[in-house]
Amino acid sequence: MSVTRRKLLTSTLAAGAAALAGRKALAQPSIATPPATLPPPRAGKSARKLVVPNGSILPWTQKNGAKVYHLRAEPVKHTIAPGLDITAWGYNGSSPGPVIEAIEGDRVRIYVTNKLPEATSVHWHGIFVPHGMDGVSGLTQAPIEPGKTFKYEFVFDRAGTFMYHPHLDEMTQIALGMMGVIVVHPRGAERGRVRDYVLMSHEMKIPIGSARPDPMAMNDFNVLTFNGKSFPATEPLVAEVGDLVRIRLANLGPMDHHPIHLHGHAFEVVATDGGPIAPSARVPETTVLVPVGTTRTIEFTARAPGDWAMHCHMTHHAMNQMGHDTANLVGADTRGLDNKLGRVVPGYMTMGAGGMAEMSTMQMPQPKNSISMVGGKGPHGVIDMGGMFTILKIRDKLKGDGDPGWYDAPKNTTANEATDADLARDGIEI
Ligand SMILES: [Cu+2]
Repeated sequence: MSVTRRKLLTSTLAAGAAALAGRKALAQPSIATPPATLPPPRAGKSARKLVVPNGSILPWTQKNGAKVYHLRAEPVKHTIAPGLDITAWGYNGSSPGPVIEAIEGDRVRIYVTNKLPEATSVHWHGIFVPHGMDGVSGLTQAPIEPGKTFKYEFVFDRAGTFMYHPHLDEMTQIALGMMGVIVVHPRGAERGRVRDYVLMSHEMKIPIGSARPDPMAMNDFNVLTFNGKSFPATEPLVAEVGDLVRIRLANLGPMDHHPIHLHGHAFEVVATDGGPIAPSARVPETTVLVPVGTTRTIEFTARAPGDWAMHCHMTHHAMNQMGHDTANLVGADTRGLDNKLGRVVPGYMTMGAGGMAEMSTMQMPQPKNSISMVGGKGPHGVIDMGGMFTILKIRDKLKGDGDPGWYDAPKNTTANEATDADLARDGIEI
């Protein structure tokens, strides 16, 4: 089925390209450079403290009774993790685009300038807007042609976590990274200390050595990200014991739903992009499925100091690209093969017969433009996870909001090798 569809797509695209070639060459857009890791200074002042790890918040100005924002849809140079630089499409120099932050009841005017080589539009996912502001090209508005600027004006009439994305050539534009989160806070201050985080999931297929995500991909995604970064490039989330932690999970990947799992805590899903969930309907969870095209906001009280992993529980989504397209050799006796190949390739050794973990510690030449196979460095050796993986760092007391470093666990509370005395005492035979 999929092969047929792909063939059809390929031939249709080829026909389209031929027709275009007869007309005119595509304009080559300029490519924006990514913003610094820290959010840029904001013209407006936030009523709350929203944190976007590895990301930023879109600045605004207050003009004639409205908050005014300006999105630029454009190609961007983006680094997924050290070693993997890609050419994505995004907004204002980043992919995902900056978070649009506002307060319930705000009237907003959002200007969208198209600096892409094709038309686009912006849909405000989950926001109740007048029909003509809904951003579906051809259905509710004309396309925004390259070089043009459109104006959207509406009121954020309810609080919540929403998203924005193109509604024209979605398959290409979303696959290349065009998406962002919208956070609308309720009016009034919150009680207690709240750590309010945004994490947007995405997946791309980027053939090894290439810099362009493949918009035709329907499976075998090899680059999995939170806020555009794969571990070890994901910035940690931090909190103090007793803080209310809110994490706004959003998924605008092309195909896959992500079961996001948190260690050391149970949380409740308090809202979706459809609205808040009544307290009586909330259940304790340690994993929440975030389907494509939705947001899930979770809340919990930071319970215990430590470095707690948070990741997609699909094993291929919490690793970097090393595991794809390799033969399954687990359990195979490869000594004969090693001997034979060693004669022509000195030092040759087949990998994977004892599992894949060895790949994370091996010193091997890294293919051009790819994430290192060495994983992340941890306090107890290599963390061989990657992709959609980050760390929640909880401490009794934090000095500032930056990364507090690795957790120093109290003596004798870390798993380690059992002693002979342990084994004898508990009657364990090995
Ligand atoms: Cu996943």
